[in-house]
Amino acid sequence: MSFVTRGFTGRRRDPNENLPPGQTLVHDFPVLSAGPTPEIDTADWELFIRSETGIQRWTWDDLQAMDAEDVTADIHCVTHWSKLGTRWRGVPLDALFADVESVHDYVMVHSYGGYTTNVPLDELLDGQAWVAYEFDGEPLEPEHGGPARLIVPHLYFWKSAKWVRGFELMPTDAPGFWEQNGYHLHGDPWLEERYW
Ligand SMILES: Nc1nc2c(c(=O)[nH]1)N[C@H]1C(S)=C(S)[C@@H](COP(=O)(O)O)O[C@H]1N2
Ligand SMILES: [Mo]
Repeated sequence: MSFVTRGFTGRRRDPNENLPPGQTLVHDFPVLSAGPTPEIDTADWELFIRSETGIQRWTWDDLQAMDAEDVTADIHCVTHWSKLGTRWRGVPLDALFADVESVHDYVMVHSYGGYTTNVPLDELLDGQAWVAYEFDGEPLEPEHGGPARLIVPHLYFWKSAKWVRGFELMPTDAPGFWEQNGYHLHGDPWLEERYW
């Protein structure tokens, strides 16, 4: 005969045990924006990659015509919330950077609305970053970065620029918006690279 008291079935799993240090699990999806949500018509939308050798541009239709991937990832905000198993669909940066010629190692990400953030190029490639346009099987909501945002889940979520507009190759690292305001240049949540 088995007897199990509801709520006591052995050792309780700590809901925070698989989270980076200092993070707390959330189940909602907080919105964190430094300014107003820009209104972007996909008819006018454009994505660019600029390097010392030139500029490449994609329209919304160009992006939709590229092979997309479904991505499930944990996300970690520097303000201490983490959300596990978020589901996205988008184009891997490997495909966008495939024909880009550059000797530079650093990237400034630019957003509609003026937000910027810096990421080393090698952390955007090899299946580590996507330009995402769906969340949970639905078109990405404007407040969460729609029509398209960058996602770089292995870094703190401020690196995942909403309303992404383009990527600029840089010879040396330089701080973006939050990085100029004290956030870490790199931002690895497992190393707690929050501020500098
Ligand atoms: N363009 C832009 N991207 C941004 C931000 C922003 O203010 N503007 N905030 C960043 C921060 S601090 C976080 S935590 C995430 C929040 O994304 P969410 O609002 O979809 O949760 O977006 C990041 N990308
Ligand atoms: Mo954040």
